[in-house]
Amino acid sequence: MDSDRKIKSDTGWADGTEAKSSRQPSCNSLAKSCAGIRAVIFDLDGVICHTDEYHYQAWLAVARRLGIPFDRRINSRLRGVSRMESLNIILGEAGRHYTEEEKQRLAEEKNRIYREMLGRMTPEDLSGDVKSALNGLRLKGIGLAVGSSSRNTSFILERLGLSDYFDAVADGTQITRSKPDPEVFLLAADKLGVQPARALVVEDAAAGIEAARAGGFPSAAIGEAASRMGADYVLEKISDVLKLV
Ligand code: B16
Ligand code: MG
Repeated sequence: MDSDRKIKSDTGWADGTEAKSSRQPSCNSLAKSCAGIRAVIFDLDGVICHTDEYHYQAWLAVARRLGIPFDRRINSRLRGVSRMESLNIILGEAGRHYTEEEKQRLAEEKNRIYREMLGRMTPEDLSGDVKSALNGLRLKGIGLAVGSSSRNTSFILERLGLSDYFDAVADGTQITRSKPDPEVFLLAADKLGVQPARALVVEDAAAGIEAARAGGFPSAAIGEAASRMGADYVLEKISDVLKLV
């Protein structure tokens, strides 16, 4: 792991100063893990970038065409789970059976719409807060990884100008079991060369927090439902992670 690596200047990143937070996440419940964290494994969609909204818009387009009810409440169940499992959840609201062939075509249709949106992303889509978090962690010598269920991970990282940034990337193309199975995080930890107990997982999905717990990772949740996910920490913003390491 090359923890001394410097952030590339052509990304126009912030100077690594820690962002101020109105709330100090408590380390009490995990004092040992807090002290020993050597790496952070970030979920991608909904954590590093707002592609969770693109997933929603793309599924909404497919569901509308099919006349299947779909809203943000149903969408929240798709966070962190694979494309085909997501489709199965959506089709659970349909009044008919879909063949495997039909499902394959629908998944491809959704992915085409989704990738069109991804294609319009630029490094400008990376928030200042995420840049501060990554930059600050790098300066502290913390290993950085992505652990995502998405098979579009490398395309998204490329669009954001982050292709060569992380020390390790584990994604949907490299695993057989999606979150809440811990496989993707265990693979990321293995690539980083750290024990799960030493790697903090940052997630926006209940399935992701469950996966972290199943793999023996400390976890931090962010997003609307963060306080209900049973994570070890709740973050108001990504850069709050700097207070945990
Ligand atoms: P794709 P994450 C997950 O990414 C998304 O949360 C989930 O909504 C999506 O179904 C899954 O990736 C598969 O994505 O269709 O791009 O392969 O949150 O684990 O980074
Ligand atoms: Mg996510």
